[in-house]
Amino acid sequence: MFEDFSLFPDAASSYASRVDSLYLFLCTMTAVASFGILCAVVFLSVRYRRRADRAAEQLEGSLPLEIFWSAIPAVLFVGIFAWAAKLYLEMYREPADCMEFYVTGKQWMWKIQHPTGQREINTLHIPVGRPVKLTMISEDVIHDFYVPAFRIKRDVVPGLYTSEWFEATKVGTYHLFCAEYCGTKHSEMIGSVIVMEPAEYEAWLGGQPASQDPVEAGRVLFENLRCVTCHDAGKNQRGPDLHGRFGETVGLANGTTVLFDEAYTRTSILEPKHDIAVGFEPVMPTYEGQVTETQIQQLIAYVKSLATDTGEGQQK
Ligand code: HEC
Ligand SMILES: [Cu+2]
Repeated sequence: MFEDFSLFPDAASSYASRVDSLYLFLCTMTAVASFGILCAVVFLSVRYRRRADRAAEQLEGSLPLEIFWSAIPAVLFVGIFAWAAKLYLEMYREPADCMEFYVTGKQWMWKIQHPTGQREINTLHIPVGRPVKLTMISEDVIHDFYVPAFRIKRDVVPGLYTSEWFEATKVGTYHLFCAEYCGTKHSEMIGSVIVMEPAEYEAWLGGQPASQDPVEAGRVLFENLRCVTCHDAGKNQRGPDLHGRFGETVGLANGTTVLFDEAYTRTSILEPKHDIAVGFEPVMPTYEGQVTETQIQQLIAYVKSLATDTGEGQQK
């Protein structure tokens, strides 16, 4: 819509043009209303300027007029709310078939891991026309992952996973910014998102140094950190079986329930005493300070992979 108009960045994601329409509507409405008020000010101040032969006359109000100027703004504002809420929900609910990338913000760089394990720093290569979900966390202070061309911008917070999704619609290279002041080199915390044809993306992935896929890395950690000694899915284990669990609801000892998701897994690893699974003793040690954010992501990827794995015949 605005390709040749440099005030706007490229519109390169599936909802970019709808964000722009909403923005444009708001701007137009504001401009029209302001212009109307300006005209009224000029007209009324000329027409009713002070004159010797005319005194001010008090008006007692008019019901039709009151209804008119209450109803029109009400309809407009509720309409804008509904429009924006619909778009907002769409931007917050990722489709089920997203490719999942992990993003770690750190003073002052973006560390990115592909679903297949490849890693990159300050660049993100993605295929065009595929929904992409970024699961993000910070190693230090608050950052913010901002790609204007996709109209996405979300805080990246220490100790908390946030996510955003988008579907790139145009091949090209787009700016990536950190949009939360995060220290001296905040302005250098920039990068690019490179959108490629799916075949090119596959070729690019193939050309990257073979890195461990996150599930495999997580499995190795699961053994090295001795998680396996308690979570081995065998009989008489001190910890719960983690197979087929991710995405399910967990009953807690305090009578509440919680969704077994990324955040729950992370809390279980760092603050095991926080949420005790019902029927188990709080014997799990904390791994706070022993694992990096990347390693936690790998452990999560592994625990997640167990969701579709019944554990039959799995003896390590
Ligand atoms: C000493 C035994 C022990 C070790 C070692 C251990 N855990 Fe646990 N884990 C437990 C117990 C017991 C629970 C259930 C009580 C609780 O929620 O704290 C648990 C709970 C969990 C949960 C929540 C599961 C649920 O059903 O709610 C996850 C996820 C988890 N552990 C992952 C890990 C990972 C990853 C490691 C290694 C980094 C690990 N555990 C190491 C004993 C252990
Ligand atoms: Cu930053």
